[in-house]
Amino acid sequence: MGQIMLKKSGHTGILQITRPQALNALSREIVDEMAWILEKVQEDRDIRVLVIYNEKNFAAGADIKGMIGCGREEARAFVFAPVFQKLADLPIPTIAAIEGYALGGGMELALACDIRIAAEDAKLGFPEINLGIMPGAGGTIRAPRLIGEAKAKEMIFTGSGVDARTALAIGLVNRVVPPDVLWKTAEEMAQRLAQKAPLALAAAKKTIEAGLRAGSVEAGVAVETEAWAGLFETKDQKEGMNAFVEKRKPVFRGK
Ligand code: DAK
Repeated sequence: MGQIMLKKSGHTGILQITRPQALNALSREIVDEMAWILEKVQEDRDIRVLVIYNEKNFAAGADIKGMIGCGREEARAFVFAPVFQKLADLPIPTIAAIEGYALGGGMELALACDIRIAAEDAKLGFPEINLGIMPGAGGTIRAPRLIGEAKAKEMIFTGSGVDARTALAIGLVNRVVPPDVLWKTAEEMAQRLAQKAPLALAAAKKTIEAGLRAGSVEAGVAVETEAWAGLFETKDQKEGMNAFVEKRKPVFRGK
């Protein structure tokens, strides 16, 4: 039976890993299938937000048992990084709803999402150093961007995880909620985002990424100006502004 699945609820896609006996550790099969599912998500214009939610534990890392015997080339063949990049590049908002452990490759999976909501019992970290390796699926790049170089180095060098409150304080997660309302909080956020103009969301996401990579503020702002102006060619821009003038709620169609 598959250990990863995609469900749909309204305009929300829900990606779920179901390998509880291994704390949802990410096997090659799971990540290979994730690549395929992400392609489906990208093609499905009806999905406006993606939530990754794995019950009890987000993911306790890549599958250690499947990696032990790897040499350099076999390790490289664990195609985590391109799949997580595919997730990061989706033109829709993505939310990681984190319960329990989000470690190693699991932490990197959460980092490839746009928003992270953690349950109070979540434990997040990069224990790779304790296995004689280091993060290899975007962790050394995305963590410093998010929480700064010093905190990222501390987490990656020590391998010590942080609890949800600390994760919130250092900016690793957006919100912390009691475990029993984690799903509801993520679902509400997804529903809220699903009502926004999809093309404007996609443009904002792309522009933020471009800005983070731009060599200067000016270069980033130039990209922003183009993306911003381009939105005036969309029906949703007319709808949003007309709705404001007519004092009604806009209905965005992604056109
Ligand atoms: N892999 C495989 N199995 C795992 C696992 C993992 N990462 N984490 C847990 N499990 C399994 C355990 O082996 C155990 O299975 P059985 O022994 O019962 O068969 C079951 O899940 C329950 O775990 P525990 O008995 O250990 O549960 P505890 O509550 O006592 O401890 C724990 C929970 C999360 C503290 C502990 O399980 C733990 O330390 N797990 C390992 C965490 C870890 O080191 N994660 C990082 C893995 S390295 C790549 C890019 C990136 C990566 C790889 C490649 N390329 C681009 C090539 C990423 C690497 C990693 O993530």
